[in-house]
Amino acid sequence: MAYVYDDQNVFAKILRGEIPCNKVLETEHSLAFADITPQAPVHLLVIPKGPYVCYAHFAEEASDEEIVDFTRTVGEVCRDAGVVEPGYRLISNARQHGHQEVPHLHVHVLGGRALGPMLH
Ligand code: D5M
Repeated sequence: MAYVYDDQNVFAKILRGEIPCNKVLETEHSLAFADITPQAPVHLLVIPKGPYVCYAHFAEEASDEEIVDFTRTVGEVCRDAGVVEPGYRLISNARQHGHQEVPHLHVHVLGGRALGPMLH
């Protein structure tokens, strides 16, 4: 599939340093920062630095190094945020049916309270 990446999206601007973020972790290929509209006591976003629209795009085109870095960064963010116990939720909304608002792959890390059943 041909993915079209819009480099004017808000996370691309954060990555270029054009707008600020509350950074919690940065690696060679990934960045984690606080969500601006938190839905839980812990609500962080983890993004790859590369121009990937969604998870499927990332899995198809990113290098193994980027994928390992991103995967480990998500885990480290969970550990650092102290949510591994009693638990957390990872969500990655994708495209129209996934209600993705920002078209740059991101994983929401939610925790700090009992989150209840998943989808509506
Ligand atoms: O949700 C995108 C998420 O990105 C949503 O929870 C708000 C968050 N957001 C939007 N702009 C910013 C900035 N500037 N900083 C931090 N967080 C932000 P989704 O529906 O998954 O695409």
